[in-house]
Amino acid sequence: MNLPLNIPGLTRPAASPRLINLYGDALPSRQASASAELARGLSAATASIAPKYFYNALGSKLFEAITGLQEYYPTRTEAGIFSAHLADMAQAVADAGIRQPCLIDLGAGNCAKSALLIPTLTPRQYVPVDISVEFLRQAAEQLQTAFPALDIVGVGMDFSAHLALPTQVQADDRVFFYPGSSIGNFTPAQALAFLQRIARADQGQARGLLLGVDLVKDKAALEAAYDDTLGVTAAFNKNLLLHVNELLQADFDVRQWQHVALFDEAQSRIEMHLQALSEVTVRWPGGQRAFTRGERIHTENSYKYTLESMTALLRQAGFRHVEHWCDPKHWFAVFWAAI
Ligand code: AVI
Repeated sequence: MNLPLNIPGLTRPAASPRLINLYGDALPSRQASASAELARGLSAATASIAPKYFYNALGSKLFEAITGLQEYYPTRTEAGIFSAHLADMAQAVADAGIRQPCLIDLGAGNCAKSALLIPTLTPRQYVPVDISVEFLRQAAEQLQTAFPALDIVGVGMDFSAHLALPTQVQADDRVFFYPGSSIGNFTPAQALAFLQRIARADQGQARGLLLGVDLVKDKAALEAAYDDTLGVTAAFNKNLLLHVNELLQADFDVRQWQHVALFDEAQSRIEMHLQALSEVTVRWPGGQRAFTRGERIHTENSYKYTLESMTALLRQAGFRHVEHWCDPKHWFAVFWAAI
């Protein structure tokens, strides 16, 4: 069948999807700073490895497997909230005076979560942002096939450090989308600074934000979500050592390390660690670290909020209108915050 080329909704905007890579340059200096950061973390009194190093090719696959685990409730609970309340969310966006938003998807990955929102939110422009522009390229092409009339501008950048978007991104009616409770992997101080950057007129220029937040709950349910019976989260945690071996040319032997996940109620956070099963010395060019039996490397925090604590944080960041939707058990919340 031949389709006329100008059917509204079927015409692809000129040169869409566009892809802008703000992260691809300066690879050698990034590698050098990664090595320096890893060596510093491993040499500190309490050793640590930053959680961003979880996500090499295998780590990303293991994380995807985690999201399908029975114990890991956040992904499916958040999806349930979106499907139950999508129309209310669209109404909240409209009530803020935003008609056809520019939807900016932070950490978009395969764009699957946004694909569910787009038919209801009807954005004028969709901006998936991720550290890997190569990954975005394929996802943006697929999304363009599903939504031919949508203007798509993919941006490769490290949005945790700065949020000034390129000029190709529409400046008005920006709605940021940050699902999955990734906000929990920042400390509360970092989370506040990040939310402020989204709101600032010289950075994100947001009119609003849709934010997925994992809530405080029973300790056993939390710890099971981060220490599943199949051992997928343990593999995700230990894979970090393989990635460090690659980046730092270190000689970690994963068999000497055990996965530990504990909920610290005072700090309202799940902590993940790797614990030495025996005395072990790890070496890398220019350095080494001796670990005693039972000594730990801190690998991740995942902060859990209450409805009140996240509302207060969003207000402190400059959002004046804050509302939320929850699942029936109040395990997870999606917040709408408007400037
Ligand atoms: C990506 N982030 C929101 C996950 C979390 O729940 O904090 C990472 C994760 N770590 C272990 N399991 C999942």
